[in-house]
Amino acid sequence: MAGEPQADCLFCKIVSGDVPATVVRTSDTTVAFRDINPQAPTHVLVIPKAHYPDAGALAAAEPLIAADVLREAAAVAADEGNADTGYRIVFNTGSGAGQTVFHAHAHVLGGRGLNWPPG
Ligand code: DGP
Repeated sequence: MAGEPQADCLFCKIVSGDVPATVVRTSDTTVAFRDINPQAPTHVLVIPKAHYPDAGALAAAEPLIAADVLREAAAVAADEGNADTGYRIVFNTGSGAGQTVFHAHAHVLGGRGLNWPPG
């Protein structure tokens, strides 16, 4: 069923606690934890607890939870001291765009200058 945990999903296992992660924030619908391979001083992933393969699928099925992900991403940036200096929220979508974990997630990047366009 849509949104249900998937046995083979790494981020569902982080939600359940079966895989450890450095969690920095939680809400009723989301978990935020530090990326294992940080690309900036702040590199936190915000995920919905429900399983959807990417951000577009999440927004189509659960728009309120998609908004929760964005709100929590902004809160992480504020917690990390990035609200005034600037930060980036990224949703890699599809393997051609670098998505490697097919459970929707926002990357929150900050704490250094960020170039545009991204690579
Ligand atoms: P993406 O490439 O957009 O699908 O991002 C997936 C991110 O997940 C990538 O930046 C590395 C991170 N990641 C992969 N495995 C783990 C893990 O076991 N723990 C944590 N904390 N992050 C992980």
